[in-house]
Amino acid sequence: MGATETAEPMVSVRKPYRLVSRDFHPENSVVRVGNIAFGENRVIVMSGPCAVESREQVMAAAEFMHHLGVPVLRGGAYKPRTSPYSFQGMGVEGLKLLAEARERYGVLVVTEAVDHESLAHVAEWADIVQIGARNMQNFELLKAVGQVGKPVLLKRGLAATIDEWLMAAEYVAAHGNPNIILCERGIRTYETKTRNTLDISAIPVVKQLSHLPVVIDPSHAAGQWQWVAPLARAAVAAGADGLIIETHPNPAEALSDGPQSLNFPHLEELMQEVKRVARAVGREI
Ligand SMILES: [Mn+2]
Repeated sequence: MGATETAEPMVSVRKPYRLVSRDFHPENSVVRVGNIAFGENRVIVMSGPCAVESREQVMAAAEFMHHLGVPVLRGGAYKPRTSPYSFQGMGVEGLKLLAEARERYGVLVVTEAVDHESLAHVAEWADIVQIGARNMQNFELLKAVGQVGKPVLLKRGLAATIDEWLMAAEYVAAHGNPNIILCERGIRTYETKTRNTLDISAIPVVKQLSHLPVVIDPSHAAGQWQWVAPLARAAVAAGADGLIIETHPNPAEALSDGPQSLNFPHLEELMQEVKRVARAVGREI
């Protein structure tokens, strides 16, 4: 037992990951994308629809994000849906709409890749490549993500332990991509009222174990739009480096995740609330 291990019992357990461990990189990592940075004082908000559905929908969302000062637009062009009969996404056409929105409104774009083929397209058109909860342990995909020159938003699997999540990040780092943003999006527990259970404790735990920035997705955790703002406030209070929130111009008509999507006035309200919380904990949004 070294002196450090005695002083910090939580990190005394031998960890299977190295590159993403704070033991080997004591300072916080900062992941830079365009003119923003994850892991500095500013809490980065990403918002937009679950799925890209049409030009009108994407442009309306992008215009509103620009108006609110939300720097990153989200929107899925490839949708890993629980049912094979649900809307599967617009594919490359959706990516082109996101890129068009970026040009028009100056927002950065985060969107999900679901396999090797979509990864090549997403890496070409988006600013941040998202790996979704269902692909967190798709190790071949993680290796490929290690070789793309774009930052990755790595969601926690819905039944993954923190160590398994950090091992997934280690795959990406070990294959050459150190620009990893971790995203807690709720885990499956016995509770059924919420879609998942948001693991707020993941924020301080991961920040102790790893130097990587951590963002919170309260939308997929809650499953209901009314619970998104309180969870977002809690996340900022607990030290999250960012939020990713589903917002739709008309949630009632959303092709995916409408019940958990905020409308524009609700997002505006949430932004005011989280700004107050950020100030209270010495951060900005
Ligand atoms: Mn969604």
